[in-house]
Amino acid sequence: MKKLLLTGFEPFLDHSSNPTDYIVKQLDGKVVGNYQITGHVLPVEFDRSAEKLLNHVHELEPDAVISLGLAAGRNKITPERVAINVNDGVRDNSGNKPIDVPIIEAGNDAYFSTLPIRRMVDHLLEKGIPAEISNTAGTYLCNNVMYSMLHDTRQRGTNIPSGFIHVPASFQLAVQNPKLPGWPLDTIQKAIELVIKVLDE
Ligand code: PCA
Repeated sequence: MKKLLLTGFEPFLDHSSNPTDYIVKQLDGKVVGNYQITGHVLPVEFDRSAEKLLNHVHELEPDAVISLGLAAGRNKITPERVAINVNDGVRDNSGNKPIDVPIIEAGNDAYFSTLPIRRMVDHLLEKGIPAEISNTAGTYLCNNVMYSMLHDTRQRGTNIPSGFIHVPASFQLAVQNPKLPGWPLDTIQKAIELVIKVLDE
């Protein structure tokens, strides 16, 4: 049985919950497709998130890594194509607000996801779940952990599939903020299970 590290994030900004926190806890310890899942929830802090993720990776030595984050306002499951070497964003959960700072000094400008993002999107669409490749993961924590993970695998020469998928807000968040499109949590969870199943196809 292969090992999959699945990460989500804690709540951040004015979001009282994070659907990825729920999904990761639901799937932790489960078997989906060929993978035994280990789930961890990461802090939303520029100084800590990537370090935590990489510690989990080095400890577990997974065969694949999928990181999840909330993209409040998006109405599709969006695997990210690329992560860029920039930290720049609103305050994180520790009050840190970097402006135009490289994630890795003299690191590559960008890394492409090594997940089968096209197959993932096609499979979700076949199953009737709205999905689209996203060409920007932003410059906040989701981009930060995706870049850091891909940089680490490249440095260590471990060519495991790794990347990031943004998910829409939950119904709960949409009720609290009527401008947000919201999805039922079990639909978001099902979508993530479906993309895990296409990892090895
Ligand atoms: N989404 C944020 C950070 C945490 C999360 O779930 C992002 O898109 O960067």
